[in-house]
Amino acid sequence: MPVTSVIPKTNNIALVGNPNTGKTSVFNALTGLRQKVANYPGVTVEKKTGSFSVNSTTFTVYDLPGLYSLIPKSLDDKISTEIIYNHNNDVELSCIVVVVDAANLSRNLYLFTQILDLQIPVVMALNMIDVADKKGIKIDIEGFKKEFNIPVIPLIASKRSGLAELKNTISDLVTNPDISQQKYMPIPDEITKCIGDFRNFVKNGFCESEVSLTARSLRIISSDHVLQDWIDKIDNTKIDEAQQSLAKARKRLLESNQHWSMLETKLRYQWIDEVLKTYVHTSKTDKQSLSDRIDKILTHKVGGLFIFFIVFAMIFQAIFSWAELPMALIEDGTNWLGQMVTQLIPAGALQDMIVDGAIAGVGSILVFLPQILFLFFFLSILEDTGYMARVAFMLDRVMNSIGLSGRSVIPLLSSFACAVPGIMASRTIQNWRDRLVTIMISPFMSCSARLPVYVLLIGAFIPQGSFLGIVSYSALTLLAMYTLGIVAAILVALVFKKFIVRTMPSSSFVLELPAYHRPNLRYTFLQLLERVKIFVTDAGKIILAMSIVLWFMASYPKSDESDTSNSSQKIEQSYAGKIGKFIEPAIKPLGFDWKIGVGLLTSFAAREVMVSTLATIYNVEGADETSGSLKESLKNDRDPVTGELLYSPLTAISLMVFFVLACQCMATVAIVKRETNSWRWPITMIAYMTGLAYLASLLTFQIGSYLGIGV
Ligand SMILES: Nc1nc2c(ncn2[C@@H]2O[C@H](COP(=O)(O)OP(=O)(O)OP(=O)(O)O)[C@@H](O)[C@H]2O)c(=O)[nH]1
Ligand SMILES: [Mg+2]
Repeated sequence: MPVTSVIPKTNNIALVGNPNTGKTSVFNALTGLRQKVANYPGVTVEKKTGSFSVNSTTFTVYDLPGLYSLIPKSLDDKISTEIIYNHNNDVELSCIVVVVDAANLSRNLYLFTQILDLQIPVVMALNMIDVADKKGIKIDIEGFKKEFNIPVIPLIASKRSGLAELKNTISDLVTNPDISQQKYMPIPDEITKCIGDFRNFVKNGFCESEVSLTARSLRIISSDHVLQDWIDKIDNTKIDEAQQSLAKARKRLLESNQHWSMLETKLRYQWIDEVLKTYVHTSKTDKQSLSDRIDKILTHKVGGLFIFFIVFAMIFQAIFSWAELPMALIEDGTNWLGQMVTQLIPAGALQDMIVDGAIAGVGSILVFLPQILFLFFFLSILEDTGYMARVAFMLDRVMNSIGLSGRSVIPLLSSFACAVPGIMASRTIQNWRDRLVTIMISPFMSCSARLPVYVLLIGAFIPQGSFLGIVSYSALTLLAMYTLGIVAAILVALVFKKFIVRTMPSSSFVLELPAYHRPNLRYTFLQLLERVKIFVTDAGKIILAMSIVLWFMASYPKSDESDTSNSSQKIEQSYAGKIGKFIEPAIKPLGFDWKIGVGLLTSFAAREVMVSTLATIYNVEGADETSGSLKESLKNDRDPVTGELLYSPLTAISLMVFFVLACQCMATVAIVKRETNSWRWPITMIAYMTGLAYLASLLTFQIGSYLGIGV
């Protein structure tokens, strides 16, 4: 056995670069992990760690949110700069891999040259070489190496090409770090002289090289915004002196005919322009104009919105029609399992608990897995092709009219999958109030956990058939529920903006439209697999536990054997029945009975638990009948006294409306607490969403009953 080498704690590598340049793709390829990759800026908003080994040396890799410059503007930018500067004294970087988009060199090299000034070993990962090729951009890689005196590795991260070389290069550089030859931005002597004294103030509290000190001093001098940030951090007693010194430096610069404002930017672009002129040649192609023409249509004021609507309607249609077969298979599978267990385990409480509690509860949720996967599949395709970025761009105007910017679009669209990552994505919003409003309305976007509830109720109560023979009534109802969520979000945003959070005008939204990509199906499927894992383990934990607890509460206390009452009256005597009956008066005006009441209570843990709750109740109740599917049980459930059908399509609509609007998700509440750093906002959220849900359901049911619709 070879002696395992001692792993130094310092082998930390950071992946840094502009947004959407492929950092996470590189990270996944290096570490074998599966962090989210998508074709729009601002996908990664947290630092993520992983590791890889070369010759039994292990390297820790940090994937960071993208940023345009070392001047942080939003929360996700700050996370990156904190690591780069080691502000928290926790991660000392041995090497920075700057991931550069070869098809957008000018903008990408800006951050790259800032990183060079830090005097940390740097590798340039020249990614998206395939895209650059298609655009006719030829890069002299040897020339780059010589110009900057650092390793430059051409990459196609999405195809994992160039990865081995990147690994070896990182390993070599970290084992043998020599930055004495590494280039940095040339600052003319006369400017350095003008800055001179001020550097002493900047130096306070930091230990860094002369070069990076000069560069950072220049950055502070060049921008009042950076200056303010810096002043906020320095010792109070030094502020006056520092400001005088700064004023002197600026005055000296003016005297030598250098305007200080934007001076850093000017110097950098001078250098970058020269480098590009020498080493990069672009042959003209008309490829660009095709995607321009597509963009004209997809982001058209009216046409674009229409296409957006059609795309989503088609997705819902597909969710219903394509999922039928796999759903039927899963349903058969759970039924079969239930029968097997019934044969294997002798009749009694244990058998009941496993069959009516665990299998019925978990099975009722698993059935919806295909639909959820289709939803994720389509969202991921839309994200990966670059269409989502177009949607954000197109909706900018719409968002402005409700006082938000296009920046809120991606967080809101992500919330269609799940509000938790959606709320995290709001970190890219610079203006705190905009961010807060976005967080507060994200849970209105119908997430995948609502899908089982919608699909169950639509399946049981919405008539078959289609509108004009194109879109089924089922898909239309689903679309209506999603639309209701969006409308509610808009109204609430307006109210928040008007009355609660008075706001400054939001900063203008500049989004670069990423190049269209063919979606990377390999990643899509890997991400779906991850989804399945999460879903199944969640079902395994929360839903299994809840189902067993509910089975117990619905089965006990057992009524007398000699009791002649039927099983549905027995269940009303159970703990669950008593709780349901207790809250029934409050929800009766919404059209709900005690069974739905119990489901509403449990669904505050997680929405889909509603479905497993109903499944368990019906299984306990119908234990001695041949139990049909949950859908059938709901449809055919009759009042034990009057013998009338218990639920109508109107009940179903009212219940769906409640689920669109109510805040029934612990995970969302927890993430809002974390992202806003106080209990005030999550509590506000629970209160106003639940209130709104109650009110809307009440109106739906009462007006519907009055007009005689769906009763
Ligand atoms: N054609 C091509 N596409 C790539 C390449 N590398 C990454 N991509 C695609 O580029 C998009 C962005 O990739 P990500 O890895 O999410 O980029 P990122 O830098 O982590 O983005 P942020 O987290 O938003 O800063 C995805 O659609 C990738 O599939 C490449 O070398 N060639
Ligand atoms: Mg990323």
